[in-house]
Amino acid sequence: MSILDPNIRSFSRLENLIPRPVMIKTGKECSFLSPEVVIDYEQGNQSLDFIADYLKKALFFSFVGASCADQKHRIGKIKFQLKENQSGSSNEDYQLKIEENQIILVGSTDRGIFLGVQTLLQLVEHMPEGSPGISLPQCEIVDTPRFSWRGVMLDVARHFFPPADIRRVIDLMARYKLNTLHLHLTDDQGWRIEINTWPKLTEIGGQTEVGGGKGGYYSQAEYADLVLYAQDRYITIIPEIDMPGHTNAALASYPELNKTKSAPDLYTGIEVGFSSLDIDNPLTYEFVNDVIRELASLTPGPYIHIGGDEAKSTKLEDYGPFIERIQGIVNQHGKRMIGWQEIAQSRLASGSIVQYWTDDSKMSTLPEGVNIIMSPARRAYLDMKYDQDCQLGLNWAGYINLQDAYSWDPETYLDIIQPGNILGLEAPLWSETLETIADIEFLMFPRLLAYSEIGWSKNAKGDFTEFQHRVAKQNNLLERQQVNYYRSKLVDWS
Ligand code: TNX
Repeated sequence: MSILDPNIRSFSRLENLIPRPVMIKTGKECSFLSPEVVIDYEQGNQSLDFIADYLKKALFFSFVGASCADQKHRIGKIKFQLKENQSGSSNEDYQLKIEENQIILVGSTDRGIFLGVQTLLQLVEHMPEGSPGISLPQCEIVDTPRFSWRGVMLDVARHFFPPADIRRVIDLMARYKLNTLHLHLTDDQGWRIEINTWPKLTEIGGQTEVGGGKGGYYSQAEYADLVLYAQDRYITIIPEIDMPGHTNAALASYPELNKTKSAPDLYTGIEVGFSSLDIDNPLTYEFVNDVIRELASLTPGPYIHIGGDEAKSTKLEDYGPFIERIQGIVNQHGKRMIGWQEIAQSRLASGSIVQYWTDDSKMSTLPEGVNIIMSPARRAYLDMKYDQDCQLGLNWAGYINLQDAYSWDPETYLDIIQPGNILGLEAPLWSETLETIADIEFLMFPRLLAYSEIGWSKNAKGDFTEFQHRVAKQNNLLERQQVNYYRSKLVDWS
């Protein structure tokens, strides 16, 4: 067989999937997707309507210029089937069968079908551009995730990114089976979400960013659209309003929220830890209550993130009671509170979630019912530079090359925590040094592939050399999507 034989190329594509599926049974031959392929499913299911349409559009993109020469091994039908999961392990399970003349995709829920579609699209998009026809390896894939929380955080406060950029991030996340997007909506340098009862937050506090640029904010209508866009891609948006620190933009917008009753200047630098809400002022809690109420009404998902990090200008004796009071407000509006690791110093209610980030402060054991998301800065911070030559990013937690990003385990990173308390991982991208979507993509890719695999794959081998080869094979997909990825020297992209 020649190296150009479609059989060889399509079977190696199965090996190169990221994240690696739990089980792959390879068949003997490959089939060709007909440009007239029909998607078949039980009519009247709106979620499946959306997924079918999504798949058709993505395939159409790949079909441009392709033909189907092989009449025998011709796939004319893709069947979606919902089938209750016997083991009941996850609502994200799927099975993908590529047969001689059809593809069958089974999910216990529509979410599973969507995830299976991502696997199928990866197989298609791994093909070099201009290939004659879309060959697919006959196979059976059975897959289920390791963690239910597989996230990315984007800081839209230090620099503002318009809705189109957020949609782009959502689309790329979906391809790698990530399912939560945490938006860091407020910080010292900017307030990015319109709040009807406190309009100056965006009129004043939304008008700048790090470096003095013009900033910006999401209107509630724009934000609601983003939430829907993400929901259609099975991604939950987690909104964060950071407090009691990281609040200069709010304090600059409303003098009455300040202890001195005069507003500080807007801030465009990158220091942290200098601002605090006034813990003793009743107006502070009216303000927080209004913000959380409006945000909760924009949030179909169960969580609101209240930050709580680096509150260096809040007295320690005030910090705990403040967080507990805010937790009550979040719960009152029907949501569960998430906060950065520091909130573990306060009395947390069952259902609240702690996001681990720094190795500098010790984490104590957590109360019953409080779970953890792992975002250790040394491993999971997408804003750390890859190496000393990297122009973008910071390096306070060290350099994180692709190997550092891949070679750790959220369940064993902290020995004090019961593995069962770990919901999964989230990779934060802070934006002090980022101005454009190209900058975002550069720091995200290829490291996001490592986080995708750690978060999803029960079957990851943890072997970096093997992972390196698979990442190299993602170049077709990344180029097809025109991703501005970092050509890591650890990967042979040729
Ligand atoms: C720490 S991580 C911060 C952010 C910075 C980031 C830069 C965390 C909870 N706080 O305020 O943007 O480092 O890497």
